[in-house]
Amino acid sequence: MALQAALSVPSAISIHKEVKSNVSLKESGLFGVSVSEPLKAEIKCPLIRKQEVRKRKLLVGTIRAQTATTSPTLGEAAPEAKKTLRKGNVIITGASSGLGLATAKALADTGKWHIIMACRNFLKAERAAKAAGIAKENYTVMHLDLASLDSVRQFVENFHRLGRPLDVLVCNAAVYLPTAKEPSFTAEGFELSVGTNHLGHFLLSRLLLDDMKQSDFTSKRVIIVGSITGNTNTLAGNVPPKANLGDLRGLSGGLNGLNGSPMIDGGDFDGAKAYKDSKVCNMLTMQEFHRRYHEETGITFASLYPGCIATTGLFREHIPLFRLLFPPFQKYITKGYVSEEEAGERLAQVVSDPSLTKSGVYWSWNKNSASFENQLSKEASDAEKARKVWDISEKLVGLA
Ligand code: LMG
Ligand code: NDP
Ligand code: PMR
Repeated sequence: MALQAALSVPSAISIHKEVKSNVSLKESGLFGVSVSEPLKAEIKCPLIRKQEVRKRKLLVGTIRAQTATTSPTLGEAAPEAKKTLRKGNVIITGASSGLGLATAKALADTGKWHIIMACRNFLKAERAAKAAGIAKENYTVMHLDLASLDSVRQFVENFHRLGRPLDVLVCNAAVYLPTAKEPSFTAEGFELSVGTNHLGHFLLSRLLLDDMKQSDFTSKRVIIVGSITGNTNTLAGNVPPKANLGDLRGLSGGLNGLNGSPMIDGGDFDGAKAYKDSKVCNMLTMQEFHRRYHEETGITFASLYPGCIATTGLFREHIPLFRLLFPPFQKYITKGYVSEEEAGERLAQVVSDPSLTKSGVYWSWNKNSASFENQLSKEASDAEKARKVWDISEKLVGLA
């Protein structure tokens, strides 16, 4: 009965205390199936690469022509008119599926946004945009593999060549490897979940900050997708393994498992924990951005938990039984379930709603889909830890 009562706590509402649990089911064989790594094969396919390059050239040409007709160039109109006339330009990472795609669709449908879909699989993204019915003039697909810092730098260069201002950046892409027995690594040798979800986005947002500063848009924002599962002040955040960055010794050691550990806290590899740790880093990073840059730049820095979108590709590495039971479990038992479409509307709100300009906050939604400013866990709001994560990450990605 007590468990049932606990399970029906609305997903987005925090239990405002740290719940202690000594139960660890990490050794449970239920999800212990090892899987191959389809992502790497996708990235390396030379045919796709060639087509990507060709399509990119085509698209860049098309979009440039369109820019001339749909949006006034900087310095063309009077400052006030300019602000209201042109479309907003938003980069969304991982817009080829799930939440990112649904957000791209929601924004494109307003007719007020041009979406740069920053994706590792160019063809998949093109097909997804078409299948979702996103009008051609409202998006540009650009290649970005967050698991390679070279690719991140290349993406930023390519973005500059487009000649578009940058108004909003949405860091949405992520990988989740809950069944992996051994760690896999990014091109630079960082554990893949933290390397992709945190370090890739850290470098991307740092490199694009100057572009955002230069934009004349009315409300400039950097948004990162956090999660309830990284917040240990919630029931969901207490399902083992729990997020915990410890004293950051693994992160300091470079997360490569050679001269230390692939985990941020220096412990043994655990894919589910690495994901949750990466989400804590995401939420800490936005707060640190806020402290360092909000006043000076006026940019809004925020994170969010859009609800449990139990049907997305995020769970592709989980065992089939989990993928079968997880959506009904979330729909009927925890009631934390949200459809991809609804979640996309929520993130689109954080991108463009004039009432959601507050910086340094973590947004969630209640049952009626009304947004509210939620409280992060003790660790995910620890300013000292945020600063340390920032400083170490800077070194790892070559910015310091
Ligand atoms: C770790 O396991 C893995 O080790 C790791 O590799 C990674 O996958 C990680 O976060 C991802 O998970 C953690 C997880 C695995 O452990 C726990 O969640 C701890 C709690 C387990 C408690 C089991 C006792 C269940 C008691 C049942 C009470 C039911 C009350 C509801 C009443 C319903 C009435 C209809 O372990 C699990 O997730 C095991 C899940 C066990 C089933 C949960 C019971 C729900 C019953 C309803 C069925 C509907 C669908 C269930 C779907 C479960 C998917 C999460
Ligand atoms: P999906 O798997 O559907 O989307 C993730 C996206 O990230 C995909 O487009 C994927 O590309 C992309 N991606 C993965 N690795 C890379 C990489 N190396 N470079 C570039 N892009 C990459 O999952 P969701 O839509 O669920 O996840 C979106 C965000 O929402 C994530 O940040 C996740 O943590 C967060 N979130 C999700 C929740 C949920 O319940 N689903 C709950 C809370 C937060 P590709 O299509 O090529 O695989
Ligand atoms: Mg969780 C209020 C309850 C709630 C919510 C909102 C979520 C969200 N989960 C809740 C409860 C529970 N989950 C309970 C009681 C259990 C034990 C049966 C449970 C289990 C569970 C597993 C095994 N849940 C999971 C997993 C995953 O593998 C997912 C995960 O941790 O990904 C990191 C997950 C999730 N639960 C959520 C959400 C939003 C997720 C996944 C997505 C994410 O955080 O990005």
